Amino acid sequence: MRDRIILVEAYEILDSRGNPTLRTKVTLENGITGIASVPSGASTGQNEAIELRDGDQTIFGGKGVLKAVKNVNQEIAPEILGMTPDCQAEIDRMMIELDGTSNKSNLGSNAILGVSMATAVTAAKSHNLPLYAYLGGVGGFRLPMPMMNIINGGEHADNSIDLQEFMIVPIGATTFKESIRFGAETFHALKKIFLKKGLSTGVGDEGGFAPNLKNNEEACEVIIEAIQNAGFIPGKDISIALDAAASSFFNDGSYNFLKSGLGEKKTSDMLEFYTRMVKKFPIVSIEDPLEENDWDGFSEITKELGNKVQIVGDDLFVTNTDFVKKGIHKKAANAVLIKLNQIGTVTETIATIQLCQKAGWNYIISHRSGETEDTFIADFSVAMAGGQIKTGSVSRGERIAKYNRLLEIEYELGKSAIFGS
Ligand code: 2PG
Ligand code: MG
Repeated sequence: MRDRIILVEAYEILDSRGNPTLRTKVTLENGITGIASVPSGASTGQNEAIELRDGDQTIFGGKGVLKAVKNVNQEIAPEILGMTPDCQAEIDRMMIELDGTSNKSNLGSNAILGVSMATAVTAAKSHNLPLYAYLGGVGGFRLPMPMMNIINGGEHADNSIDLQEFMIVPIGATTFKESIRFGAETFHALKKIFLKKGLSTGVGDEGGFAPNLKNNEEACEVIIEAIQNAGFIPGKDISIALDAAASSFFNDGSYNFLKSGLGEKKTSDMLEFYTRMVKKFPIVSIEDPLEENDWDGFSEITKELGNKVQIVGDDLFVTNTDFVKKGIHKKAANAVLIKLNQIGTVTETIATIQLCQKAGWNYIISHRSGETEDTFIADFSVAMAGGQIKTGSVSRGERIAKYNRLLEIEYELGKSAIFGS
């Protein structure tokens, strides 16, 4: 049996914010290798699996990941050697048991996820299949509708915008390739508007512009102008999606629009704010509109707006089946943001997606604000066939890497490719 794992190793690399993260490599006896790099969030949910950081302030400001690297090399590797990479569920379960905690705080979700992803990549290669085909089987041919984050605010940019992400969704595009063109043309039209207004055209963590606009509404207004200037019809060709990441501006029982200076708001003010935004702009999706513990507020907003708009739980669900089950029971949303590193293994992530499928909920495969050039999520989005991906703006290499991989997959699939949800 030449497809046995003979080596599992990790080392420290940098993510797109210049912080350390892990790159993990799995090697088989026949020489085949699979590599994966782990992403990292900024606006993280309280209940996410724990990313292990060294905490030594003299090295990388405490953000080193050498303990996690050591956990891969010395704790996890010996347990996996001799197994075949096809045993994804078994390898993932073994790592969960070895860690022994409910949030992976012992070995670190970054250590575990690196091995989990690299195992899948290696298995695909050993079967001589692209990753999307290995993970998706005969069902892996749906290219996702991209949600492109063209204005960054919140914790992802040093500007005056409270909401974290203003995304465009090219709903009128008929292929993935066309959706990328719609997005890129709008992005360039937006840049021209900012140049004309004398505003900054520097980009934030996810490649979107990060100018000092007056407030959240102005961000939507300029996006509409950019869509039109690029020759598209707002709401028909291109719509808007928001990620408020509301936990990041929730303090002492109220939402504080501190960055724009618009002051404190209660849940009812927030509901009124979103209702107004949805009336005024062609918004199709709102992620984390409220803070992650406000389950009743989420149920209320889903009841009010959920028939017209996708209400997405990110920090609320942290890709964890326990929280998604609670959300389904409470009708707290109608979609889940899927981030592999929130839960920490490929197998658990797929379980969360299967739960969404069973409930008839949408799911969106997502990057993190700290990314690498790794393209795992591009293949994963096709394999999981949910028809939606969120992976940043059409700028910055670590975001473009995912879009380019999806363009490659669409090209490779040819006539069998289908697009969107
Ligand atoms: C989010 C993500 C990705 P972060 O909130 O959805 O856009 O941000 O990785 O910082 O949590
Ligand atoms: Mg989010």
